[in-house]
Amino acid sequence: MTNRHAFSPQRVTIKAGETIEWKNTSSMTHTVTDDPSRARRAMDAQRPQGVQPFDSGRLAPGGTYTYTFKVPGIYRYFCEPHAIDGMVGQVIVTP
Ligand SMILES: [Cu+2]
Repeated sequence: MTNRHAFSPQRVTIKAGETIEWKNTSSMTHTVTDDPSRARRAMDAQRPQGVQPFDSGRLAPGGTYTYTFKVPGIYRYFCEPHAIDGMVGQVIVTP
């Protein structure tokens, strides 16, 4: 999470069971979520069927959030306040 309202890298491929840690290296608050109820654009939130959405809540500068991707598939996530500025990301989870 950067001051340019972006996730870096924007797209990663991992194996099922691996954990990703996001770190807020910016000077502002961000979130990491794929919860469709928080998305202004439906296309920003995606996860395999049956998987519960994740949501970091507000991450202050320096804050971290970890999530373990157990189910293979395509995940699209976003920062709730900045998705509209293009702060979106994608995780591809292979079996
Ligand atoms: Cu943000």
